[in-house]
Amino acid sequence: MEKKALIIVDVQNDFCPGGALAAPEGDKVVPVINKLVDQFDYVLASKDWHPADTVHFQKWPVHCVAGTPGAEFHPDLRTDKIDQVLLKGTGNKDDGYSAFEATNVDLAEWLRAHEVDEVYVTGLTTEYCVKSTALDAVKNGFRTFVIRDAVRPVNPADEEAAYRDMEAAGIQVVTSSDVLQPA
Ligand code: VGL
Ligand code: ZN
Repeated sequence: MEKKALIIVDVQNDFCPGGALAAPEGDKVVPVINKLVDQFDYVLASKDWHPADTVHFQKWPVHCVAGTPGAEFHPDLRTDKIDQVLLKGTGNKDDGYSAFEATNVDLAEWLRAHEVDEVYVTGLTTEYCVKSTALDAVKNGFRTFVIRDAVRPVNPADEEAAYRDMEAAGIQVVTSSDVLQPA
């Protein structure tokens, strides 16, 4: 049980500038994540993947409808190292903020089956899906890290509160330079 997994949360067109629910600078996470993918035993990537009629769209603008261009990964994201895609928010009553709520794979079981003990969370957005995923990783017993320069909030005013909640839960906030080994 000593493998490390990188989880790339929702680096999809709709969460990037020009998208339906854009995080300002959301696209800035892409080059950072592209450098990180080589440093992990496993790479997993979630997609927010909603039905058009979900109740989730009573709280949010329509975004990441399954199969639409807005739900695709950002075109510059390196996908060659992704071992498992996680589809979440797929029900019409389900927000699916956490990648641990993916409906195509049980993420906690997948990580245990692959002997992962450390989970590093990156992607979009800091205060919703990144935070929910990281909190669930802790609840499931994984040593959990959030890579600060590889995440962005949808609302920058809520960013610091999100970090406080994560640190209070025992999540370690690091930067990509802490994780990257010299080549
Ligand atoms: C997200 C709001 C709604 C996220 C998803 O990926 O953080 N935020 N759906
Ligand atoms: Zn959503």
